[in-house]
Amino acid sequence: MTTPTLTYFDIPTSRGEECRLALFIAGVPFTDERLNHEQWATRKSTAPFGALPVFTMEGRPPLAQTNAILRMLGSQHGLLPVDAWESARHEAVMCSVEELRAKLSPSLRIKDLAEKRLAREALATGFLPEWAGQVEAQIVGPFFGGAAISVADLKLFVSTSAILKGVVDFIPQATFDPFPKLLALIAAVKAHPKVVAWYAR
Ligand SMILES: N[C@@H](CCC(=O)N[C@@H](CS)C(=O)NCC(=O)O)C(=O)O
Repeated sequence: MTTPTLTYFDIPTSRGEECRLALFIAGVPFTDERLNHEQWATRKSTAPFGALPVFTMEGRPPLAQTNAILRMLGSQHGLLPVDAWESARHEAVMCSVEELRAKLSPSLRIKDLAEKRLAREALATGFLPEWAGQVEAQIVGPFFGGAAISVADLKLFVSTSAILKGVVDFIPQATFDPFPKLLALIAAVKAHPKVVAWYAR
């Protein structure tokens, strides 16, 4: 059996990184294929939904959609609870992260700075604290489902990282400060030995 391949862009944030982290924590050797935009242009039409990440395993057609990849890796490698209901609860928070991205992404494309500021400030005082409060209420602690790290934790960690680093213009670094369980979850992911090892490579 040849090594599986995770194809994405060379970006340490966003969806591909969630899958790379899951594979690394699971101890699955994989080809970490990182495309530049020219390479992607020639491959886009072959991706199942015309987007990345795509996970490729010998003997199977390519698998797309981040949450589907994470769900498969999570259930195969102990990064999701075995109990179906608890597993679905984890998947629900992963879906909510995609909703978060859907709210944030349009502001990336706004060219006018004043307009961008307005859109981002509205998110910082409206959607973002509302979303974080909803997530906070569902965290068992330290991880989403309790003592064991899961793909849902990886997704929460990656998706909040830019805001927590203070690198998203007009969204304050302190946006998630009122949510101690969310911050503790992110700190626990960051301190996980495999996550430390991934970023030390
Ligand atoms: N729903 C998809 C969204 C995938 C997606 O939008 N991927 C972006 C990168 S994060 C992409 O491939 N952009 C390039 C393109 O659409 O051509 C998922 O969760 O995987």
